[in-house]
Amino acid sequence: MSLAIAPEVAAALDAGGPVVALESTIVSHGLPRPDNLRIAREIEDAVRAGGAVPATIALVDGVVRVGLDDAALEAIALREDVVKCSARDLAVAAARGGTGATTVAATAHVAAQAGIALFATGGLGGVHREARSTWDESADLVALARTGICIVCAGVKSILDVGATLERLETLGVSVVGYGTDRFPGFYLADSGFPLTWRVDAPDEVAAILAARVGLGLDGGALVVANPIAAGDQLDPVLHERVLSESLAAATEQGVTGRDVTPFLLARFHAETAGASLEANVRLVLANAHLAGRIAAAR
Ligand code: PSU
Ligand code: MN
Repeated sequence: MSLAIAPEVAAALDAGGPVVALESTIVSHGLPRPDNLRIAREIEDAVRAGGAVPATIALVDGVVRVGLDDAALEAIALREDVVKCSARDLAVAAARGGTGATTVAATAHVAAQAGIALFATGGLGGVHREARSTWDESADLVALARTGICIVCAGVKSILDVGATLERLETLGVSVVGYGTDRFPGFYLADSGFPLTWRVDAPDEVAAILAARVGLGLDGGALVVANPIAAGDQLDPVLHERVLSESLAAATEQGVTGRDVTPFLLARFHAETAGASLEANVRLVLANAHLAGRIAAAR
């Protein structure tokens, strides 16, 4: 089965031009309908404003598509039968002609297959707070260990155990640099409370790291560019802490497990903060898409 690469994306890749991959799970499972469709288009526009061609990735009626036209984007945003696909789900869903939204793990894999070097998302998956008993660790982490791509994100989702996730990224050999910060960002919050070893302050610094990785044969895994949400856009930390503990308790009480955990917690956050977390989520994704576009253009 081959990838269906949209004409504009194929032309840019053939010319060695800047392209940024975008995931689709954030559209189908991370943001509420019907606003998600408009926001998906705004994310693509942010990549363009940064100077690159957006390539949103998804499985549509059995075809893995790299770059979605209006009808495909609408299908992913609005259809009821869209399955959340991590890397392990993709071939199964594709073989049976299904429609699925790709997570960070699945999107990174497909993007690398297509020859795309940059990828923007909101927050990575990681180690969940109850992982000691549930073993819930996102497949995003091992996917980043084996996929050569540069991913711009606002850290990992703050619903996670951030310290444990950083330890796993270290073990897995995933490079992490802060963009304009020495602190690991906290998704809805600018600072997760954890320090970073490396900092960059401009797109061409990231481009230089990407070139050095190739020369050293260290381009088989991911480079994470951790871009904090703007201070003025972040969620009130007190509200964040309260909603988080309530939501984690609700997930346990309602027996939410597996791939449903992250969408459940994000949806609860959006409801319990009266849209404030949604606003923050959208702003940080737009900022990441824009920065990824700039980095792609600087390569
Ligand atoms: N970032 C967001 N919203 C999201 C996600 C990331 O701002 O909905 C999605 C990504 O697709 C990520 C997934 O890969 O959540 C992680 O899910 P899990 O914890 O089940 O691996
Ligand atoms: Mn999980």
